[in-house]
Amino acid sequence: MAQNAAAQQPAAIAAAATPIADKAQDLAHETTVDAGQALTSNQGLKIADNQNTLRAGPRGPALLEDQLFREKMTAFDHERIPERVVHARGAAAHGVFETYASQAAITRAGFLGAGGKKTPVFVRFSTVAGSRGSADTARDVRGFAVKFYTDEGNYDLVGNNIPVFFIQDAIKFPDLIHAAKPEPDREIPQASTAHDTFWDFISLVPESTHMVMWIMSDRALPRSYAMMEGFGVHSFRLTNAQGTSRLVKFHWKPLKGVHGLAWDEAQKLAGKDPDFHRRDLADAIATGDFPEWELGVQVVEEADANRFGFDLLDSTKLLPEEIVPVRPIGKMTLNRNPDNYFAETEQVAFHTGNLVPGIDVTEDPLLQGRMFSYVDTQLTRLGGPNFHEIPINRALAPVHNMNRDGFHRQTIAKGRVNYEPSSIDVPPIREVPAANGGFVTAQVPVAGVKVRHRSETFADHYSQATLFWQSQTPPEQQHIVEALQFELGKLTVPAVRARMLSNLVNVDRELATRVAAVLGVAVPAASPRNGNKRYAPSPALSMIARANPKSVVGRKVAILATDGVDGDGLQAVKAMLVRAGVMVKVLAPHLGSLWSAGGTPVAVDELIVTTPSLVFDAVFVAAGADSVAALRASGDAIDYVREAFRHAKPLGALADGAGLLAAAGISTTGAKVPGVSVASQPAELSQGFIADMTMHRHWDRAVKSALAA
Ligand code: HDE
Repeated sequence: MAQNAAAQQPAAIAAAATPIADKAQDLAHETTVDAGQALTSNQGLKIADNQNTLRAGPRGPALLEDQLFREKMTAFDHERIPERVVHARGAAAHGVFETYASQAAITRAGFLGAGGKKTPVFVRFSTVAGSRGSADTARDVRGFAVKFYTDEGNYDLVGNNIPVFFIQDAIKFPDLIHAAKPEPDREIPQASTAHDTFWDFISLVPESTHMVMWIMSDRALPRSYAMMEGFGVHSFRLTNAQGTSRLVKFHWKPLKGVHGLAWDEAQKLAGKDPDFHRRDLADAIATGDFPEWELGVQVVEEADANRFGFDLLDSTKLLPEEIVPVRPIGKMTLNRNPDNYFAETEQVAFHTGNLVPGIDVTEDPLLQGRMFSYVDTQLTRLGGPNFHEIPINRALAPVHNMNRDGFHRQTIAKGRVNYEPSSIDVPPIREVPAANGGFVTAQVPVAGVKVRHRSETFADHYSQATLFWQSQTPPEQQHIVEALQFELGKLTVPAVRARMLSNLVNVDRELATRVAAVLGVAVPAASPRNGNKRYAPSPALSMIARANPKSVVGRKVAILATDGVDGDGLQAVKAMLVRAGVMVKVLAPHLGSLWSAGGTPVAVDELIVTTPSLVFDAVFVAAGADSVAALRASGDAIDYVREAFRHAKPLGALADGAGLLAAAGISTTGAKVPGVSVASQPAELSQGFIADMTMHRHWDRAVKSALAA
């Protein structure tokens, strides 16, 4: 018998050693389609009555023996698992990563080893502070976690949409999160940093100042997940086949450019469409407008870790792209929506320790703490040590080891040998030397005395906050000022507000003065700065300076109209927009169809009152005397265009459609208002409305106009 088993082993190992290339194919084994099937119990028993519990007579009490009721109710009672302690609210998608050209010179990671090599990915975006049911558009950092199902095992790049972090040492993470989450006495406020405990902590932790500048900017209000950058934040290590290791910073650059919402808009969206970002992601993928990012690297020699005037192990610092350029090495495309939110998006488990040969961690004290926390929290959240077997977490590479048993074990490991070394199974399960693809830790020297002490190279807390502020365009600076006025204006403890101004004045006196202007607080003197490094402004840090004014593909436009519309004109406008890749909806005061001045009725997609301008990128008013007159008399229609104007969105009209804009107080004659255009014929749209849309938002428009919503 033993000999027989031994003879069969090599073939079995050979078969198992072939990785499955496709995660969709892997998951397909786990999916079930219930439609049209017989209703059964968990044991496969066909159920005759799913309407009535078993009871003693039609009006009698329920019977404990009703195993079908008990099974159903027990399953329901246990449907929820603990939400993530941070990053609880998220949305995810499947996709593929394609490497541009071999990166073998810098890393032996197989998935980066050849041009054209494709690797399946699963990506989860998230907010950090809010709970699972909170709104997508809260002012917050966004998580940007990518799981690469590589041939050499799963590699997780668990990043954020902001390249720096609040704290330098993981031991402060629980304090930071306690301070940011709702206050513990009344659990208020939900998904908001505008409260005393958050700013109390921040004001006492100056190393957080740089990150605070980012979360007060429009980076914290992305227009779409597809329009955010992503960052690995820490320095990681790449090691090539020769064993040479270098430091690397990872960047995701969205091909749709980087765009944000207006703060007023984000707050209103939280009520009108709290699912704004997850809907946008799912809709874009469903319609074939696939979100895409380039993965870029900044690679630095190990010896240069301190060459740039800050420490590359300090996650409150970034490496300006103007100093070390970001080199694109591949492209990620998200092309498939998950089939089941819970099974995939909720159960996915990322971990900074999911590494592949050629990619490794550094001594960054923030990253070191993360190496512990992820699996630790997942043990509770996913109910035991076997969550790597949950389909979404399962590697496509073969998995063979001596880990056994535990709650919810799925794999049935055959044989007597669950240890190593062993001589009973021939050939035995074996280690793999580095030369054959085994993982070895980067060989970097470390030495030191055990201390609880922060390196002096981490001491400069303000220079890069100043760099960020000085790299912003005037409208972006204005948004930061308004965000700080809003957040600090909400505080009830005056000392916290005053302490924050002491921090801000160390960043930039003009910033502090502008924030203080509405807070009724004197601007204090700056304190002596540690480090005092001066950077040249970095245009790469500005969303506007780096906007991508080329394409309008995937943008959403509302066309306002009602009965009496110029139907031919509207159809021509719609056709032009659709040709440009825009998603168009006709909105009217009633559903059904509109009678048209030209004869052909126009179908209505949505009601003006149910689908606010907030969910569109731009608004257009159709022509037609009766339609325009009715819209001019409608408060809903006037508010609609005013709100879009306030949020700096492009506004357009065909011919007499301009009358609605005028009724809303928006000038369409005389000097051109940025982003407002009237076409006398549909053909003029490409030079007017569509050209205005490439800018996405016209922040240079006076935001605080007489039209403030
Ligand atoms: Fe996380 N973080 N984190 N984090 N993090 C988690 O893991 C943690 C940090 C990030 O979509 C948790 O499974 C510590 C930085 C993302 O499932 C937890 C520290 C960055 C996600 C955890 C940090 C991140 C998490 C909660 C300080 C950007 C969501 C649930 C040392 C580079 C992943 C979970 C998803 C989630 C710990 C700081 C990114 C508790 C201790 C910096 C994108 O383990």
